[in-house]
Amino acid sequence: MSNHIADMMFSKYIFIIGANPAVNHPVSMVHILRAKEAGAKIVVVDPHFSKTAAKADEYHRIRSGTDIALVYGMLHHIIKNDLHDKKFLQERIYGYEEIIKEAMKMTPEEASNITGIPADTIRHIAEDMAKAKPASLIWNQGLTQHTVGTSNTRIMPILQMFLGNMGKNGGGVNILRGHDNVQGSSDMAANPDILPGYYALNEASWRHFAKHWYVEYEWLLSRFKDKKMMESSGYAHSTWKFGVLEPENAANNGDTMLRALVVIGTGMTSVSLLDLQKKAMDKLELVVFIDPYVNDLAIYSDRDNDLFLLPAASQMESSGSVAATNRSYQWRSKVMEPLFECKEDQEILFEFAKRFGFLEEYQRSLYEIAKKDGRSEFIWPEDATTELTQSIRSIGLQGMSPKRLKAHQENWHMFDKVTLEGKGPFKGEYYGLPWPCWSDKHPGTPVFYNDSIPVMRGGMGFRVNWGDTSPDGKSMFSARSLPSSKIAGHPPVSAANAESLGLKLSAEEKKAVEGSTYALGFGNNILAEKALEAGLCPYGNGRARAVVWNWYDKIPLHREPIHSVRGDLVDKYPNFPDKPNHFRANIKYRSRQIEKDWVKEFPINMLSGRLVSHMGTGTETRSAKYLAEVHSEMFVEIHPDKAFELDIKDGDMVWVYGTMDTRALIKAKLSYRVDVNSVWIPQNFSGLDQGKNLLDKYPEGTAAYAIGESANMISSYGFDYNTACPETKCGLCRIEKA
Ligand SMILES: Nc1nc2c(c(=O)[nH]1)N[C@H]1C(S)=C(S)[C@@H](COP(=O)(O)OP(=O)(O)OC[C@H]3O[C@@H](n4cnc5c(=O)[nH]c(N)nc54)[C@H](O)[C@@H]3O)O[C@H]1N2
Ligand SMILES: Nc1nc2c(c(=O)[nH]1)N[C@H]1C(S)=C(S)[C@@H](COP(=O)(O)OP(=O)(O)OC[C@H]3O[C@@H](n4cnc5c(=O)[nH]c(N)nc54)[C@H](O)[C@@H]3O)O[C@H]1N2
Ligand SMILES: [Mo]
Repeated sequence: MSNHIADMMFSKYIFIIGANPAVNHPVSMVHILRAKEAGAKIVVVDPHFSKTAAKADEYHRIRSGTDIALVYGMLHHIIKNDLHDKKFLQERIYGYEEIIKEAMKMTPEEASNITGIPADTIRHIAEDMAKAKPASLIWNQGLTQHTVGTSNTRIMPILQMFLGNMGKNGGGVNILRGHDNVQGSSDMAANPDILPGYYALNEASWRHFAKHWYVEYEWLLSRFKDKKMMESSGYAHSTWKFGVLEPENAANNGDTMLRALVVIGTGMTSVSLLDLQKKAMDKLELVVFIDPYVNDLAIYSDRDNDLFLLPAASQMESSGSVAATNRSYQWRSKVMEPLFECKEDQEILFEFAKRFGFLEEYQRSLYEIAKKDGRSEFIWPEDATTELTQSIRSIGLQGMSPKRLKAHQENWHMFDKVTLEGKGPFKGEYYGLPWPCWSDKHPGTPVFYNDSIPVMRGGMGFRVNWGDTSPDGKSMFSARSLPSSKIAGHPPVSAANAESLGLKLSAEEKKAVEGSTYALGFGNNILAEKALEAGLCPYGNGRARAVVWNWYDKIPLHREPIHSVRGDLVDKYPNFPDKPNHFRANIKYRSRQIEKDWVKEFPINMLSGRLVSHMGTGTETRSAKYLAEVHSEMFVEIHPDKAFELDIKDGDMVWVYGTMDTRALIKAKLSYRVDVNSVWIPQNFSGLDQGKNLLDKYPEGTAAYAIGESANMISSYGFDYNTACPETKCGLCRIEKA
């Protein structure tokens, strides 16, 4: 999130595209409704008439997977009518001219043909949004779960930059995140292609963390097959199954197939192609689930050995820092000690490390931090938090000491609920110190990219992360200076450029920072502190990239979903070429798209989303008696006209056939919330395997109160071209009465 939830109070126009906060973020929805009461216009673009749409001033139905075409259609009208912020673009954006060229090709008429939204409506949304100053843009999974998901998440900030809405209160791109602390898990690198803090998987980063973990770089290297594997992305949540089932992928994985799977804190039935996951799980030598509940995938298994369920403590039984959707970190206190034989996650990981023979190295930094404080034992989770605040400098976690985080948590009442600003002793700080929080004196950054206030008050430019100049020789520095600094755009601060940037370092300080940069340093925070003193942003003051020169799609382009309901458009707007070694698996795109005329056999577009009473797979909530009762059955929403055509009545059981030779037995619910060519299913069920009830598979006393077919048994093949996120917001199916 570039801004924060309460900041929407300052918006005049809230554009919600691919998100349903009324169901999925009810607290954020309160803020959105308050902004509406204060005069903001709420506009929802969604293929499904959601509960959020029901509360909006305007609802526009879009065909799923076509948001890029919509935005180019809007930009076409904005540019033609001179409604874009040229100064902002010229001073702060690289490559916006390429976006203008693409937008000029996408007339509102063509955008209408692709999206299904009338051309006049596209003009009207564009004009209203451009004239509202400022406008906020909200998205979530409706945009990311597509082969073009990453392009979707690029085109939305580009739209906001064209409108000059970035870096302003009431503007920004506001991505309402998923799970409790999911922002924290990405900050901490629960991703296979980065190190904590989004550090690149390269030698410099490994050496940086080796220092902070007090281990030798060579020792870390010795844990991998070789240096190449140490610096390669791992399998993703969505691709590991191909590492078990498709021998060709061994070449991407150090010449070996995957042999064991350890699952900690994620549902697995939530990933597409569930049938293949089940097959892969049953082929492995060892499967371990670390979970407070019986992880739903375990129930699908046919194996009778080497599958272990290790009971983990829940979040009520653990404590530590957790990150909110707006990058604020909050301290969480333990409510109770773990019940029965449950153990907190870190205790289970320590036990693993002991048996693998590296517990001493694993915990060494915690002991070193304790030693500096005169203790012989470490304190969990405080010392672990200190470790991460000392090491993660890329995004500026240095200022988030456990002490500061606890003080904020214990004094909620001393922070303004709309601006997050502290009062009394907290004056000048923002609640939860939203990152970047560059030093123990820095207040946190409530609104990203606001270059109209000094860095020491939460201001910043765009990050300079791709070199000082673009391949075509343009400067990647902003043309504007930050207040309280005389230098215009500038590179990331390092020991090498400190003097030329006017940082004042003593001889002793110079020695202490030798060879380091704002992100790579150890034992002191001198470079960041001196940058703040000089009014500079440690990670530079740059231009945002509208053109990403090293990606396949240098600018976002509309591409038809692999399994498109508009088969007539797949040649004009083809999907990506196939991608080898994508998170260690060879993944199909265009070859799958043209394998057959999919829509002929599977004529219905399949949408999926969520229910308010259930969370994720529903593992936890379907095990809660009263929540299970609110939504006790899986269902599929079908348009009454389509149901009439298929001779299906409300409440009939139907077979939904997916494109991967799988099917699901689901109850029909007739509804005008979908259009006649689409159906909608919730993602929150599992426990029924293509008609077969799996209740007897649960260990005694652990069965969920409500079970149902999993949406992902029938989801289509397809993965984001950059992140490998499954394409679960598009896909085709066929429906027959059971
Ligand atoms: N009650 C409850 N709350 C939750 C969760 C839960 O399971 N239950 N899950 C949490 C998690 S992990 C997450 S990530 C968030 C997800 O939060 P949301 O993203 O809001 O959740 P969804 O309902 O999956 O999808 C949002 C909307 O996107 C629309 N959509 C689908 N395809 C497209 C498209 O191509 N374009 C556009 N414009 N819209 C599209 C869907 O119809 C849907 O209304 O919710 C979190 N909150
Ligand atoms: N078709 C379709 N599929 C989707 C989506 C969709 O919209 N449509 N949305 C996708 C999205 S955005 C998401 S995030 C996923 C859902 O995300 P998942 O992570 O798959 O869903 P959850 O059910 O929340 O799974 C969390 C698991 O962690 C366990 N758990 C809870 N607390 C702890 C803890 O403290 N420690 C440990 N070790 N375990 C714990 C829970 O019991 C549960 O088994 O679904 C994805 N799949
Ligand atoms: Mo999510």
